[in-house]
Amino acid sequence: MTTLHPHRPATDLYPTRGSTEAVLPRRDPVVWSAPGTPGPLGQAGLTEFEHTGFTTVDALLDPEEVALHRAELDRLVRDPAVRADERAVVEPASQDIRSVFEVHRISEVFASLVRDERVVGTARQILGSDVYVHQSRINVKPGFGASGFYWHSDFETWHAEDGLPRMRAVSVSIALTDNHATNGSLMIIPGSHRTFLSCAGETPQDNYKKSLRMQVAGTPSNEAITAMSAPDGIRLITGRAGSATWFDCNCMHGSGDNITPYPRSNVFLVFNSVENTAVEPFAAPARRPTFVGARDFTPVR
Ligand code: 6CS
Ligand code: FE
Repeated sequence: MTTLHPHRPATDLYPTRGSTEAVLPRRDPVVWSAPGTPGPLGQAGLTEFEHTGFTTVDALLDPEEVALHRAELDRLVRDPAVRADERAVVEPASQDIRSVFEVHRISEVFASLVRDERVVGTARQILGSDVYVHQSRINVKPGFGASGFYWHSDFETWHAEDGLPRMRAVSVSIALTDNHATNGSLMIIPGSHRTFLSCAGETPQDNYKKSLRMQVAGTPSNEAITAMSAPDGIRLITGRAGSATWFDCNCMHGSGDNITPYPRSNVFLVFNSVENTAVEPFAAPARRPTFVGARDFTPVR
């Protein structure tokens, strides 16, 4: 008699972190709202998002708004209380701040960005429901050596370690500095969102303490990346400060190191549908802290 976990659905649609890697079908829509549902993204943007897994907006923020959010990022990064907080992740080599999590709760500037109709309206349009913030972070990625993020699907982590049952979450990366081809910009494999790569290898205890610096559990094999990128290659997402990239939670993505003098700073917001709230982790010994995987499901208003 198997005892079902009280807070976990009986079926795990996306089993992962077992003994072997496997390609599984996606069992969820990409765009959850009905065709033609109005919202900040035009039909072309929604179609591109559906097909490739991502779409970019050239100037989500105007130069004044970029300056405001960039100043707020600089203020947070300079604040010793933030550096001392568990929400701050530092670069292994330089001890510079790499990321600060839960910025939508510790900064009114980023809290109001979350509520901005251009942002939350797009999330609702894609997810077809009210939404809450599953995770937010600023990535500083300073120059001269900031390290990148190896290939991964965010959903694979959010399913395994945070207990998100279905692929009904969307991320937006808003550039606060120019994202060049040279300074460690986001790379996404077009179409990779349409299959789920079940990864091999169990989740270690307190994995987030390492994975937010260098992810190991939940990363794909070289063969899987080679196969996934064979049909349509790899897209490097560049854009001026103020541009934004909306990408499906299951896109295979990563970014390289930044050894240039130009920081690649962005704010990264993750919206999850209120119909897809986190349950218990599907493949981890314990929940992650709420600053990484939210447990407050209050819809963004
Ligand atoms: O573990 C996470 O939730 C974070 N890690 C990465 C590399 N991307 C998604 C997310 O911010
Ligand atoms: Fe990621």
